[in-house]
Amino acid sequence: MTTNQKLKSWIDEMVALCQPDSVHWCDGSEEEYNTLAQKLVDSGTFIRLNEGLKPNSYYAKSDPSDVARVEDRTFICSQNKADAGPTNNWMDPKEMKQILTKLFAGSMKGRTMYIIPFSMGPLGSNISKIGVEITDSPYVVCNMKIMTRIGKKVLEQLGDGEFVPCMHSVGYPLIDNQKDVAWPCNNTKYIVHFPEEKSIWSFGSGYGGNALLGKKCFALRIASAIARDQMWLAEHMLIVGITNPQGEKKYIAAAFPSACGKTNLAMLTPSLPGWKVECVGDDIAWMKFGEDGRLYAINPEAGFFGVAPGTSMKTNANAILTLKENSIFTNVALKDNGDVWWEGMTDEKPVHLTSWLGKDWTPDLNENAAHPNARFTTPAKQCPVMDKDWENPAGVPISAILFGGRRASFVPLVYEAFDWQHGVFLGATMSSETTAAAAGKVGEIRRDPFAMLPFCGYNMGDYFKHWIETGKRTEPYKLPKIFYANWFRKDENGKFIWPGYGENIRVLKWILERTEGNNNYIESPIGRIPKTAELDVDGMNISPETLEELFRIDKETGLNEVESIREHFKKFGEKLPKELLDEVNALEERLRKM
Ligand code: TSX
Ligand code: MN
Repeated sequence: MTTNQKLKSWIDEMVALCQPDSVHWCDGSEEEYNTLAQKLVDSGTFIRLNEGLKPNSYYAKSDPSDVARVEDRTFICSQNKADAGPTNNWMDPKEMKQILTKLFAGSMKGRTMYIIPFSMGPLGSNISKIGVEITDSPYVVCNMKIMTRIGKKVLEQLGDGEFVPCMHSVGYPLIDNQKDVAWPCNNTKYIVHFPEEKSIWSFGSGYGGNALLGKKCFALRIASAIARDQMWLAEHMLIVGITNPQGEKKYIAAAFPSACGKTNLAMLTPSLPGWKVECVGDDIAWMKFGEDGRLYAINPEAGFFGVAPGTSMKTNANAILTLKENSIFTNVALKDNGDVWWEGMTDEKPVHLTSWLGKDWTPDLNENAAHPNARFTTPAKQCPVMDKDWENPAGVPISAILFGGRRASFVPLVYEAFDWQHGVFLGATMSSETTAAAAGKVGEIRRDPFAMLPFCGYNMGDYFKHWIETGKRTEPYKLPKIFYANWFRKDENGKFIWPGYGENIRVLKWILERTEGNNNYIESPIGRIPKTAELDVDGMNISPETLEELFRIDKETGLNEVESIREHFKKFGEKLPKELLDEVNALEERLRKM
């Protein structure tokens, strides 16, 4: 299988611990995928969808208790608690290893252990990294096959090199010929990261971010810690290429909290004639400076694991076209014709469905047919607007970084940071209002710095520092400009005043013009905003009053915002970089002078 000594001895150790019936090394072939998918159909985990409507695609319903990431069960186990920081759960690594060893002992009895060598990023790119996931879930293998590059070719690339060990079990051993269930999982769940050892252990969940360990666990939590040590960036960002009518192309990377439509932006159909938006990635960006001093980004993933509800031909036609075949749908609703459906897919609801809970559903029930966090797993290469360089091992050069959030008031449609340090301040203070899709009160403002709050694998104060330090790199380094956008501003009647979606190209156009150094801005207390007439609203039905409202900055609200930011910053104590305190003070001063 492999000559990699570290890999061999780790597998031996894990086989002895978990006691599976058999061990299967994944080769990553289509035949293997089909065999595992059939096995999942036989065990009731998968339902094969209508071959004429959704070729080679499957439907899975999870256990109702296993539908999302479990943040309260997610741990960063560094030697020192301070290195996990105030925003992560922490436990002593030795203590945690004891707990995990007990849980994993015999956890794979009656099951097959799958060994999945996977590459995050194009094989052979010097930005890419290799992991090996051990799992007892064939559902995980099928999803990993779509989301990453897996199998024989990865083992060959690995050779005797370094890999991140990713240990996963659903925690449902089959003892004494016990019958299996369609979605095995365990009420006890642990999603554990050892950033110093660079390893991951996940127990008890079969779902998405808890179980597909290459994504949030490796590509964000572990990679962010590696990136800090090696002076690069592992970020929760989409990457898009934007081409203007003159054929000039630039790339931007963008971070948004959940429920802001990141995947929609990553596959945008622009409303402006002659403009083109192409997708490199919708979730994660690994960025390193190249020899020319520019920042280059790769998408470490090979697929999209997207939220299905709300995705339609109107909101994201390219996503709908991507998942027409070879896809997995989890916790959506099943149509009587063997196709899938979810809330927001069509204006008209089907007359009858089988809900994600497996129950008969009719529109009059007034309940969701699909779970709000229902997902599609689909190959990126099927997306009609994939960028020609999306798998370029060198990455794509980033000209601008965009942050954003969902705010009904105060935050303008778009503004530019005065400089890198101010841009880091914008990232560190990112905020969004909660929607019905999330737990808790609707409309509450939450801070989600860099959209990394649940994904930073070390102390977030040190993470801010890392971003500040990145900006201190001088010649030959060329830093991207930093921007902040808010598509969600509302009027006094609670109506959205910006149409969003394809019209967002107008904002992206202004951003790209700024990267050329155009004098198309005016200074406001919070940053540079478009000069009136410099935001292209040609052919749009938008009044001058609305345009003014989109960029109106209210002094009193701003001063309240300053207080809210000071409150937010207190959490980081001594670890808060002084530069960010300088920024909040400067912001207050600018607002007071208004
Ligand atoms: O994804 C969104 N984007 C970004 C698109 C590239 N959404 C959906 C968010 C939930 C995931 C948006 N919703 C956007 C947006 O720009 N804007 C809005 C708010 C909005 C909703 C409906 C309308 C307008 C704005 N409808 C009409 O104007 C008719
Ligand atoms: Mn994400």
